[in-house]
Amino acid sequence: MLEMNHKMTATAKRILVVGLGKTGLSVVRYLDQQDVDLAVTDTRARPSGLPGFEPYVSRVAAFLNGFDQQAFASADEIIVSPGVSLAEPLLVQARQEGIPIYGDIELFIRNAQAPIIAITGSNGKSTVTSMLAVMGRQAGRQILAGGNLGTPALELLSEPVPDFYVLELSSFQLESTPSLNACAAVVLNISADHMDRYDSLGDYADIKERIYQGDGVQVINDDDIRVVAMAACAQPGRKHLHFTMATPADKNTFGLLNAAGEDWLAQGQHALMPVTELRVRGRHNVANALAALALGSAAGFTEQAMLQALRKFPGLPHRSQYVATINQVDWYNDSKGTNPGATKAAIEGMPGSVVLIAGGESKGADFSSLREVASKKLHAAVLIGRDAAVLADALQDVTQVVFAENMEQAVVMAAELARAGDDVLLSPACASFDMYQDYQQRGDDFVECVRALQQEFKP
Ligand code: UMA
Ligand code: ADP
Repeated sequence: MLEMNHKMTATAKRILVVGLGKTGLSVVRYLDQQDVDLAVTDTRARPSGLPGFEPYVSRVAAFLNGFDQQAFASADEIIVSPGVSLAEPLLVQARQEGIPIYGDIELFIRNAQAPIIAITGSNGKSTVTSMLAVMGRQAGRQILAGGNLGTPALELLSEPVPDFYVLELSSFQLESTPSLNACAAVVLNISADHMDRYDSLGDYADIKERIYQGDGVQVINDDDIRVVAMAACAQPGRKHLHFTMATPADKNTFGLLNAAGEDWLAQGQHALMPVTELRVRGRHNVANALAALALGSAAGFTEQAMLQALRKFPGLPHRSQYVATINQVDWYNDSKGTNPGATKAAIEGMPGSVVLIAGGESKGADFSSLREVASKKLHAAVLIGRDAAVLADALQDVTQVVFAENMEQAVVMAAELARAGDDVLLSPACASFDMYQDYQQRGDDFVECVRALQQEFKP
């Protein structure tokens, strides 16, 4: 254990921050000015928050390169980062001893002065969070968005109080947020993810359901049986709004209407705009737009502003993002496709037949759900990363499978396999941590390799 510094006074409340990534650093920054004795611990020798921790070194004890047992034993409260499992033995012991354990989102909620709109789900969280933020701003409201999206929630408290906070919340964050009472909340969908942290899909869904705590508007995906079941458990009188890719039953439901052979986004029988006017592509993004409309309507944003926002929202980087066309083959970066459900949606959203680049850290995923879409749409799969063989087991009898050592090789192999009119899609269905710092770095590497290939083919 490396103790960088240790200064604790006898009287102040002793708070131990577990994890010194983005979250841990945001907690340290937030609590530094308050009358508490702070310490931080991380299993990593050089956690990602370490460079930003520099200004606090003289005031906050830091135990790195392993959790410090003594720091846990002497804490009055523990604030845990989402990347650390609550099943960590020192946390289990602390809980048994009655020490309160909670996360950064709980601390945020206790101090936030504006209503919170909360978004979770296995896939589409960041897209819906960002769409909704654009809608709210278009409607003239002050919006601050963050959470799992990337900006830790506590950092939003250093900005002037907005009209709404829009928070993307992961299952990890929901595990440690007992007081959430969002004015509107959604579970976008449930498909398997993080199966290395949960015993079953049911346990994972139970954690996601916590986003509906309290008495705010529940936004329900009528096409997802697990989400529908969550609504059935709500107290009588709770306000619901719904979204579906089918025809909406009534004005509390956002869905699709067919008019003159064209699909329109609709609220009940009221047609809103043709789906083709959305800038984002793929059916999953239509569902995301409908979810954002339902949330925005719960928040009172005007219809006109929301539709204007949808017409201009370009999508986020690393989500089915067009990169280049080389020799009549379109290349797309979906590095944020980090589980089988996301990759399935990304493949379905591609216009042409697909050469897929996938693989990485599987997080215990079962890839059999990719077989059907692979047999219909994949021309070949180029597999990379630690769990490439696990993916190959699921795919090799439905499509051609080859292995690559790294991204550069994968891009060259995909270019060789692709025929004119095909799309090459990086959508790994896996986390990136075996090869990269995060999904952004993986996507950036892919884009760089594609650009290099493009240079080779320049006339
Ligand atoms: N870790 C250790 N030892 C520790 C603490 C962490 O090895 O003592 C590891 C974790 O297992 C994890 C990594 O370090 O692999 C980062 O964990 P962290 O808790 O320090 O993460 P932060 O840097 O604080 O980032 C977190 C979210 N990351 C996770 O939940 C893993 C970020 O979401 C989020 O943007 C950020 O807080 C701000 O809220 C990223 C993510 O991958 C995008 N989220 C998962 C997902 O979307 O699937 C849940
Ligand atoms: P999250 O924040 O939940 O990871 P994102 O909006 O960042 O979701 O999208 C990540 C990936 O998930 C996308 O690149 C796409 O492959 C897939 N995806 C996005 N929205 C959906 C959806 N509604 N249903 C299924 N897959 C989706």
